[in-house]
Amino acid sequence: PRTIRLAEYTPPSHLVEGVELQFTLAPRTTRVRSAIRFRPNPARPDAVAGTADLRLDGEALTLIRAAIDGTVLAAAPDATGLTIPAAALPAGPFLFEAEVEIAPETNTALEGLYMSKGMYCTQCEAEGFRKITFYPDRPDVMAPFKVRIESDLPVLLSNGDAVGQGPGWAEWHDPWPKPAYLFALVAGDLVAHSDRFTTRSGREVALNIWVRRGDEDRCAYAMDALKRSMKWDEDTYGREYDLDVFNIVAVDDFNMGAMENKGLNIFNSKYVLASPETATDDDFARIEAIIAHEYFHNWTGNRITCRDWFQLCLKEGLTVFRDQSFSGDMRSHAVKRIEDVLTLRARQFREDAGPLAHPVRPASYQEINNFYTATVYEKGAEVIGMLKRLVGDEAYRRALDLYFERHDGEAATIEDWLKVFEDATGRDLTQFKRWYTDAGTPHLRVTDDYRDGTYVLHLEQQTLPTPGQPEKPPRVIPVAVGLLNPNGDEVLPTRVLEMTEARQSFSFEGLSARPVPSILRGFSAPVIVERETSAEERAFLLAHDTDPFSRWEAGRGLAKEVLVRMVTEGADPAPGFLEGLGAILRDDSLDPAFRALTLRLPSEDDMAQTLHAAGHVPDPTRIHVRREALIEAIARHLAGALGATYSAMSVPGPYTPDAGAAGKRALRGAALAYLTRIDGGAAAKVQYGVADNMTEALQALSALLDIGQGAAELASFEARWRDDALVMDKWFTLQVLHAAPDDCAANARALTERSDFDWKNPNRFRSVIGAIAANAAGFHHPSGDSYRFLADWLIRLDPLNPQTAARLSAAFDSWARYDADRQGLIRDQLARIAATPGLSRDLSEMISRMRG
Ligand code: B3K
Ligand code: ZN
Repeated sequence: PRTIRLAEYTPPSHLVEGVELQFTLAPRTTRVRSAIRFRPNPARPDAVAGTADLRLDGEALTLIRAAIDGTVLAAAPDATGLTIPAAALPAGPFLFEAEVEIAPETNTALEGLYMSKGMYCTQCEAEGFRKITFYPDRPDVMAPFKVRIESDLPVLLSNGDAVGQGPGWAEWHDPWPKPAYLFALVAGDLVAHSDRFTTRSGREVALNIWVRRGDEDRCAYAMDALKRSMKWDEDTYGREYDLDVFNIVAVDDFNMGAMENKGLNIFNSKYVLASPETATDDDFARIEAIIAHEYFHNWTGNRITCRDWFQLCLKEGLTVFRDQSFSGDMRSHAVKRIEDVLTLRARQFREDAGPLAHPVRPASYQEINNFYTATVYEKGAEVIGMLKRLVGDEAYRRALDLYFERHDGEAATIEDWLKVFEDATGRDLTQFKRWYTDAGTPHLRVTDDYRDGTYVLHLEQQTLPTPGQPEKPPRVIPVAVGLLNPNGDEVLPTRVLEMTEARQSFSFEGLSARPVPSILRGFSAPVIVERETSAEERAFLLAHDTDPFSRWEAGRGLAKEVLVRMVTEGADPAPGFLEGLGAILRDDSLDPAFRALTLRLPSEDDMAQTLHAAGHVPDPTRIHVRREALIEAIARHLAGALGATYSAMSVPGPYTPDAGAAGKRALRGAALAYLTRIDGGAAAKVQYGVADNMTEALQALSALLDIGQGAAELASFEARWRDDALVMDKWFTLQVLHAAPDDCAANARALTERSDFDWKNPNRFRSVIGAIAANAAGFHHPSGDSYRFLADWLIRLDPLNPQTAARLSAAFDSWARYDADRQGLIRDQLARIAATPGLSRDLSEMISRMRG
C-alpha cells in the first residue's frame, strides 16, 4: 500500500464551483448522475496553463457515461479513479457530467452509500464519497451541493434545506460550501421526533430526530441535549446555527459513534435512543456529549474544515475540547475532568507508549481511517486545553473569534490555527507546536527542597522515543501547582508554571514551614508525573487538597501503590489506604459522583501499564487475583460504611438522568459492587428485582456476575429484552466483560454461536469481540485462547468491514509489555493475520505497525 505524506501536499488542480447530484435509489442498481462545475485552481500554475490533468477519485463504481461540456469522454477509470488528460480539458471553467451505478445493498463496509435494515444511508468521512461518484474526494475542495433523490421510500433527506418534494422525489440545497466528506443522504420509512429552536438572531430552526417506527419515544433526551448544545455554542463561542433545518438520523449499522454531515447528522442509534428502562446513566451522558460534539462540528469542522487529513485534529481535538467543556457546564467540571483523564490514560497514554504511537498531527499514513484515534481526538483536546491555560480565557476567546473570522469557509491547517493565537496574543508558539508534531507522553520528574522559608520545585521532562521519532526536544508544559501548609491550609493558590526547558526550577519564598505541593492540578498537561512521595503525603492531599482533580489523583496514587505492592511483593492492603477510602466514603460534604470515582480502583489494564512503566513484567492473571483480593479487603473493612452509603444513596421517585441523581446512583452502585463480595449477592438480587431503570439493573447484574452468580437474572434479562438489539448488546458484553479469566474465551465463543449474534452489525460485533479485549485477565489468558479468538474474528470481518476490523485489532498493541510466552502468542496471531491473503489496507497497516 502507498504511504501518503503531509510533506507531499499539493493543492488540487481544479476547484469545484457547484455540484448537482441526482440519485435514483435501488438496492442493487442505484443510479447516480452528477454535474460538477470545475475551474482551474489559480494556485496551480500548471492548471491555469492548461497542462494539469484532472484526477477524480472513484471506487467500485460502474461508469455508464461521462462527458465534459456535453462531449462524451472516452476515458476509462482504473481501480481508484478516473484521469482526464489535460488535453481533453477546456481552458477555463467546464462542466463534468457522469452517470454511475452502485449497489448499496452489497456494501458491507458501511462506507459510501449503504443499506441498514431497509433504509439507505451514507458515511463519507474520510474517503467514502468516492464510492458514490467520481469526485475530487479531498477536504480542500469545497462546494455548494444540490441533491435530488428519487425513491418510493417516504422520507428522503440530504444536506442543507429542503427546496422541493413530491411523491417519489425530494430536492435539497446546501448553500454552504463543503467538502465531499460532509455529504449525506438518507432514505427510509422513518418517523420524526420534532422540535424547534430560535437562534439568538431570530432564525427559526426545525429540529428533527428521524428514527425507525417504534423508537420515537426514545428521542426526548437527545433532542433536549441538542437544544442545550445550540444554546451553549451561542453563549460560549458566539456561534449560531446557519440553516432552517437540523436533521439527525439514527442508524443501527454504523462503524463509529456519529457523523457531523452538514445539516444532517447521522448517528449510531446507540448514541441517540434512550429511555430510563433501556439506557444507563452513562449512556445518557454519552448521548449528551456526542449530540453536542456533532452539533459543534457545524462550526469547527464544517464551516472551517481541514485542508487535508493530516489536519484531522484541527476539527476533532477542538470539537472534543468543546464537548468536554459543554458536559462540564451541564454536569460537574470536577467529575468530568476526572472521567476524561481516566479515558485519556486508558486509551491515549497506552497508545503513546506502544507501537501505534503517532503525533496529534501524523506526518504519514496508509489508511486515514486508522488515525481516528485517542491521540488525535483526546490528546488533541488536551493540547487545546493547554493553549487555553497558557494564554488565559479571555485571550482564548479572542483567538477563537479571530479563527472564525479569518477562516470561515476555508480548509485550514494547524499552522493557521496556531497563527490566530500568535496574532491574538503576541506569543511565539513555535515550541508549543511540538505538541502537534511529536508523539509520546512526556514524563515529568519532580523533586523539591526547602530551606529558610524558600521552597523550590525542580522539574525535569523526558519523552521516550516513539516509532520514527528517536529524539524528543523539550516541550512547553503548563504545570499548575498549589502549596498547602502542614495543617492543610492552602498557602499558595493554583499558579501555572510554564516549563520550557528540559530541567527547570521554580522557587516560592516566604513560607513558614515546608509545604506539601499539589502538582499538575486539574491535570494541566497530558504528562506522567513521577515523584517519590510517601503514602502519608498522598493521604494528606486526599484529605485536604482544594483542587478536586488532585484530590482524586492522590487517592488514585495510593490505590496504585497498594496494588503494586500487593502484586509484586504479595503485601496485604495497607490499612491507611482502607481508612482513607472509608473517610471519603463517609464524607457527605463531597459530591457522590466524586466519591464513586474515588472508590473505583484502577483497572487491570491500568495496573499492567503502571507496572510495566515501573520496570516490572505485568502478569495479568496475578493482577486480577490481587485486585480481586483488594476489592474483598475493602468490602470487609468498610462493610458498615458501605451498607450505610448504599441505603443513604437510594434515589426516591421516578428516574431522571440528571447529574445529581446519576451521581447518587453511581455511588450506590459502587457500594453495591463491594457489598456483593460479602453478602453472597443478596443486596444485588434485591436491587435487580426492583430496578425500574437500566442503570440499577446493570449494576446489580454486573455485581452478581463478578461473584460467579447471576444466571437467573441473565435469563430474565434476555426474556425481557430479546427483541431490543441495543439492550441485548449490553447483555452480550456483560457475559464477556465479567467472565472469570478461565471462562472468558469460552463464553465469548458460545455467544458468537447464537443465531442473534449478527456479526455484520458493528455494535453486536463489538459487544463480544470488543469486550474480550476489555477483560484484561481473560484476554491475556496464558492459554492464548482469547488471542486466537480475536484474530479469527478479525480475519473473518476484514473482507466485509475493514474499518471495524482494523479498529479492534489495536487490542494487540500492548504485546511488548508482557512476558515472552504471551509476546510469542500474540506475535503468532499478528503473523497469522498478516499472512492472510487479500488483507485490507486498513488491517494490514495496523498489523504491520504493531509488528514493528
Ligand atoms: N468525524 C466523525 C468520524 C469519522 C470517522 C471516519 N472513519 C465523527 C466525529 O468525530 O464527530
Ligand atoms: Zn468529531
